[in-house]
Amino acid sequence: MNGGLPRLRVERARLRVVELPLVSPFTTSFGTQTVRRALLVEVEGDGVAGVGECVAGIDPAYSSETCAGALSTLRDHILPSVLGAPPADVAGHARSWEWVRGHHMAKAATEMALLDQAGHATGQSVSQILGGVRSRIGCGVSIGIQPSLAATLTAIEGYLAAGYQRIKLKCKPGYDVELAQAVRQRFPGTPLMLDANSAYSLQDVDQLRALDEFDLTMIEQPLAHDDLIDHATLQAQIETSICLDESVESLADLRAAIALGSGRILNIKAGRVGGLLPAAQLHDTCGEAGWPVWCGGMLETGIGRAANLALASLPGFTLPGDTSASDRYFEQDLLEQPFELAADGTLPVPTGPGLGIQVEQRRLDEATVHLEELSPK
Ligand code: OSB
Ligand code: MG
Repeated sequence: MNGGLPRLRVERARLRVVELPLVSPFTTSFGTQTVRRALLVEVEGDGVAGVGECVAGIDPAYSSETCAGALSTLRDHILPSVLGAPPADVAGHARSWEWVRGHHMAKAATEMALLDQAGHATGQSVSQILGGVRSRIGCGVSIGIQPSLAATLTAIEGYLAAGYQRIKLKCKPGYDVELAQAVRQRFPGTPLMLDANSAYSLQDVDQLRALDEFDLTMIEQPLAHDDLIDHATLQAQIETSICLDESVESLADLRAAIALGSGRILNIKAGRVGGLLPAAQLHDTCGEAGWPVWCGGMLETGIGRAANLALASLPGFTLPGDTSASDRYFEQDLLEQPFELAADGTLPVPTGPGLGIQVEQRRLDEATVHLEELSPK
């Protein structure tokens, strides 16, 4: 981590809710999404602006946070801690909201905006600030539960043709072994994994062990969203590596997961763990434990996507992430230049100051469904 971030003020903030239709419905074991509603945090102070994206969903299904809940927590608790406060660096501002329990996605959005602001003040990219070492990120794609097996195979074919380096399929009980078998048969050498979003219990161990046959690179979050003990029991009974997502919301969770052997791989999402700086800490701890990591996704707009690419430029992100190109999600992203996949299945890490992106103002205004201005009390 770069030590020298400037001390800046936050004199004004804006909370903006945008809605972007998804190019196709996204179905997981917890539900179907057809539109991405995202909450943006815009800050301004000392003549420099920054923007961050909150990844909370419309419903509290992936985690307990929601877009509406984050809006009120940001308005009433998190942003008042920094608005009008003495100049501070990003970590200093983050300490001022440490008293707020939970609400990691709301905190992460504010921290992202402050890192963007700091980067604009110094000319550094967020990747540089975090200590990134990579200029391009290997990308996988996360494919939702499809209406049929045939539709799944067709979707995979398209993404592989575009260059994606690995396929992740959402699964659930009854949509798992046959799925893996059919996909493996058709695409024998493709790096393949499943994500259950907590749809199983230890009673399903036979079903989960049956997946060992299909050479999966991992199975993501098979068991309960808040469990570490059962994941450890399961990991001891299956060969496929478990990757944790929902169960690790903090460094304390990660330490427990490593000590217990609850898995072998971590999906890191800055929103889930309270920011990019905490995410970088989790990355370091995984490195010490020998756990490879990859950058997860939350169907972000180009703003959050830029932050994900910066995070994924850290050295321990050795596996392709869910950092897919803009057109995998949206007809029109919010950026002047959407993220486009190169033929080798990579996306570039932005190199400009801060997040290194340019938001297209007209598109942003079109997508905005709610806007509020905040100033110091
Ligand atoms: O579990 O990783 C997940 C999307 C929304 C909520 C949870 C998850 C996901 C994805 C999509 O898998 C990742 C992406 O492409 O952004
Ligand atoms: Mg997941």
